[in-house]
Amino acid sequence: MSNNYYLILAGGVGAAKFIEGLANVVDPSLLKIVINTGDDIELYGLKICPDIDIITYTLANIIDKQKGWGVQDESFNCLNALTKFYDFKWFNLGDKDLATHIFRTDLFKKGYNKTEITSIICKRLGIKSQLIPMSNDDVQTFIRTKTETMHFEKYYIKYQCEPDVLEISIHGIDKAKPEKHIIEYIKGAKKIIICPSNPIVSIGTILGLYGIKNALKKVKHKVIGISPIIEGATVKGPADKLMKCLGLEVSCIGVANYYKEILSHFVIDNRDGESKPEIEDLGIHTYCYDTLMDSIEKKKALAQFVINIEV
Ligand code: FO1
Repeated sequence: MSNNYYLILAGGVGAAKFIEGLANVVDPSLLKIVINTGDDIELYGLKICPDIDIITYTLANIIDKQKGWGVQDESFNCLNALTKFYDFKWFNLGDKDLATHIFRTDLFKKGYNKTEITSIICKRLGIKSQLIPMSNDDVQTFIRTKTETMHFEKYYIKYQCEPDVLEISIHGIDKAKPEKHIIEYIKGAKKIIICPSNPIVSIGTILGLYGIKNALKKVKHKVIGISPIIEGATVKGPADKLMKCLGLEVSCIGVANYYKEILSHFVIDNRDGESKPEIEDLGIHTYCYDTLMDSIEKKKALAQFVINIEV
């Protein structure tokens, strides 16, 4: 295997925006994308992999760009019909999106694993990059708030990440093995890029798999991270609440501290420029750039900036 590929560690919406830029500035077939599966959930008897789906739909160019998840031009007829049989409806599964989950669940029943299923779906949708679920074992993130312990998706969607988080538990992480190629891909990659994803429940979950952190430590000279925190706040999602729960400073400095053992290059937003010296004191080369990816031009510009960093 040639080693001119980029290995990307990714979560959902933030990662997808960056990857959309990346796929426009490098050959998409050079991207190997390891995706968090801690958000995976079974609902209505269907296997749903939200982060894999977001990246898949983005690279297939069928994502609903407004929402950042789901398929564009969706209808919700099936979900509405399901309310006759189920008493919950907080997970908005569109009719086209449901086709993916039906196909995935069917393949699971036929004995395929998540890696194989993801690859089949990507081929059918014409995706050239390699999407790699972080593990083929079951891992699920749970959130404890004052009133309830619940699946991360319920916290994220039904409760809109509003309640304070008292505890995060990643069920199954101790027994789960990383997908069998990941360690080899870490060694061989030209560069490894940590997307501006939730450091705790997206990237942190991948890092929690046995062997991943150690493998990254050995090649930290070629690992580049991008801060998902701008001016002390997340662009989307509960990263700030989760970092607070773990006693981390909610800032790009907090993220750098969290990643300091595994990377040596870090991109922070221009607006956080005053934090650069403190992050460099951690031994991390720090770069300031516009990291708010609110247009395709800005996604491409950030991706090109990261690709140009010499490791
Ligand atoms: N995100 C939402 O904010 N609301 C939804 O109703 C929702 C439905 C949904 C359905 C399928 C899917 O693959 C993703 C979906 N997402 C939804 C996005 C997703 O749950 C989150 O963005 C991630 O889990 C966070 O990384």
